[in-house]
Amino acid sequence: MELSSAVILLCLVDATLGIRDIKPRDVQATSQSRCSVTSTLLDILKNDLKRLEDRYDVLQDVLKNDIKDLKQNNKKLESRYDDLVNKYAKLLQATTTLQVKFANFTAENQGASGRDCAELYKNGVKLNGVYTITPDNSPNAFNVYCDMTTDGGGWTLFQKRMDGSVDFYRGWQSYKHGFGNLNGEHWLGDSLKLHKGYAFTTKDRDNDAYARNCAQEYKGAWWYDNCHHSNLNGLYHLGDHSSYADGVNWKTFKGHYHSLKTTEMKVRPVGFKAASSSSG
Ligand SMILES: [Ca+2]
Repeated sequence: MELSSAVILLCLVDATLGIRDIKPRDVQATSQSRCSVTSTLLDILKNDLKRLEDRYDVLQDVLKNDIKDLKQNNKKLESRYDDLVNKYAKLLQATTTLQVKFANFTAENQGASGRDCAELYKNGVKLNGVYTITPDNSPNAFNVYCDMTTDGGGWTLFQKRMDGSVDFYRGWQSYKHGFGNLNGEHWLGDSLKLHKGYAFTTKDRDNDAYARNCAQEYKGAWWYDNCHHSNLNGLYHLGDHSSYADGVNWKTFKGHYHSLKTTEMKVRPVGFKAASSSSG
């Protein structure tokens, strides 16, 4: 409606301007023809505008849809990314497990047996894990956890505390044969002779120099003397405790009222590091 009003107004102005130069009888005809040209032009412009408006509407719809699609795709990508991160973590874990299995398999197939973890290490076993060893004085092969990374590796673990999941307040036979899980908390059987000088005492076998039984007194099993400066098989108090010296204690490190969270006891031959580094 506004456009047609504009056309009428233009025609009137055109007619008025034409009056001076043109004789009266020609006025109407001339202004009519000029007006019809102008209105044709305006019709074309109007059509163009309409087409542009339509095109604009279409583009706007396309754009709206595109934005919607992008938002949806973004969500999909985010969830796909999370999936991939989870899968990667699982893959990493599986790879580690596989590496350990492979190491064991290779060690077994190469006949890379050993008397201990140090010998296995020298025979090419470089990954932490549970391996089978056959010590010189042992009639049977048995499994041990080998630490192949700490300070040059080659360590045979015989004690580990880490989460309090295993009861260490046990009798002689338990300590003689070993207990726990080799991949977690455990005591390796027949490690009782490892400490030179002191005999091992359990709650049911008193070999200490104390009037009573140190194992019973301090709820552990150890190479007690009169009784102890360390009690790594004591109760898993995890941190400070009020009871005296019955936790996983190491006197010169944290005292007799603090129970350690993690302990590992391990052995390897004297001179192992120097020997393994000189042989490459
Ligand atoms: Ca005693």
